Amino acid sequence: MLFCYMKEGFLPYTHPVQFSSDQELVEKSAELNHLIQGRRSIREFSTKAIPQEVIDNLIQIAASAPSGAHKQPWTFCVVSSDDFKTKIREAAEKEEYVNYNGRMGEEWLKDLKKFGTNWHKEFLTTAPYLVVVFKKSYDMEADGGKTKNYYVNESVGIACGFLLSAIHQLGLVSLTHTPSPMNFLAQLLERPVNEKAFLLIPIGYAANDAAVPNIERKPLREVMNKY
Ligand code: IYR
Repeated sequence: MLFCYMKEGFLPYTHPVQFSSDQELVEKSAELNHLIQGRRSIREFSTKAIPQEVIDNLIQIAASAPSGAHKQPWTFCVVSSDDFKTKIREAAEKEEYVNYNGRMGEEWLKDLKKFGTNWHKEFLTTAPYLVVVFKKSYDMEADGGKTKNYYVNESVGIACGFLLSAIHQLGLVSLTHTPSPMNFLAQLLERPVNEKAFLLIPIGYAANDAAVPNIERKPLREVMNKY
């Protein structure tokens, strides 16, 4: 009889993806790299609708990310109502107006020049969905007590990465928008005190005439060091 020792509270793991050779693995990695290299941040969205079920699946993908002590310190607020989108746009543009007219400073504005950004945030009302990602620096128990979360920025950042990658692989586009300061989002969406806005991600299809800045990614030799 085969005796298999397993630590209590553990389950056996089998990876759902298995390739039959290194050659297949190399091919698949090249294909995936090619697909992901086509991702771009988009600021011009189509108003074309996306089924809610797609968004549900995307949020489940994001929420499958690893997190410190598996605390899952995030909340994803999905905004599709015109009323909320308009309110968010108005509040974001108010902050961004101040940013672009003094708060950001000369060097920052110069760095942003090639992206053609300004305080107008039309995508906040054209994109069919806005996902507002909140980080929870701590959790609140039903009795009002607080419990700790760990590596919250890392965890929520990884969850957002999962989300952006999945959005792209479904033929949809997104933008990692950080209207700053972002406190207005927790206020408008009436979030509890332990939640702070982390990122605002419009999701949709790219507009037919969408354009992206002519920029390139650093080559592998600049971003990878082998030891
Ligand atoms: N939050 C502003 C400014 C901005 C800042 C950075 I750094 C960017 O990469 C892009 C924009 C805005 O959204 O316009």
